[in-house]
Amino acid sequence: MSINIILFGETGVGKSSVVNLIAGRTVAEVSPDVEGCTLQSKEYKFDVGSTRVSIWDTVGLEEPEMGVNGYIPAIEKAWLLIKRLREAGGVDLLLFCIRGNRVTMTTQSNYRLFYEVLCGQQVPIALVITHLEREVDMEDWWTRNYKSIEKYGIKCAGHACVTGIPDNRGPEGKYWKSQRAILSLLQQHDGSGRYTMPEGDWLARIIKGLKLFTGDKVGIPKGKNLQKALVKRCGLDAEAAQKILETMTDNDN
Ligand SMILES: Nc1nc2c(ncn2[C@@H]2O[C@H](COP(=O)(O)OP(=O)(O)OP(=O)(O)O)[C@@H](O)[C@H]2O)c(=O)[nH]1
Ligand SMILES: [Mg+2]
Repeated sequence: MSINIILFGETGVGKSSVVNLIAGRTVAEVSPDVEGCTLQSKEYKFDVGSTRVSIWDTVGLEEPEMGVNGYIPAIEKAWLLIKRLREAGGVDLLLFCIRGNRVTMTTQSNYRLFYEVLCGQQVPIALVITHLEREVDMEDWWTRNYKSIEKYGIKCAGHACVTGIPDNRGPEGKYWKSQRAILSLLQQHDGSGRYTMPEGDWLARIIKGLKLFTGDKVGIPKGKNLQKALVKRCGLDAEAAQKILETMTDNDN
């Protein structure tokens, strides 16, 4: 069996620590401060029991809106990600990593970017809430906060309340409980509904969808300029780039 996961969230929320929780050992480097660009991803592959796990650890939006300068780099990163996802056969599960403080507009934007734009609402999404080692019972966070999550229109198929900080307390400790909580999310998915689509169509949808976060600002490349950027930055040939633009316009009708 195998499971393909996109793990996403803002920089520093604890994504790498969550990868290590799932793996049960250090496979991802935990970083105090690394700059990331929206949709930049790093792939991890390892086995958990008899399941082959592939995780794309992916940077989300840092703010509810995206600046003009972030638009083309995000398209470039999206292109790399979807090519890899297609090689792997598609996506089974989205894991949305947030820090256990307030749910914000950025949380909502990231939900929309990954659940709606990247995966067309076709992939189940589960929330992983980190930084909960101070809770007496980590699940209490959920009881207190699930209403504000619903208020932002975030629907999820499951959740895990965790800490990414090892405590060496074995099964009694919160780290072990965190591990169990996440692995049980993974076990609910059997790899039968893997989501994928032709890469050109997929990219076209993402390019359009990213506009939700830039608004119609001056400076967002369109038409010929966008085509040029796709050739230069994503390495597409001119025809493929043109086709993507056409797909985007077709969908407008
Ligand atoms: N207190 C606490 N610290 C955590 C937790 N998870 C991660 N950290 C710390 O937060 C920092 C960032 O953790 P990472 O796992 O590297 O976060 P990330 O989302 O992968 O960060 P980037 O890769 O930079 O986007 C590190 O110093 C971690 O040790 C947690 O649950 N509780
Ligand atoms: Mg990381």
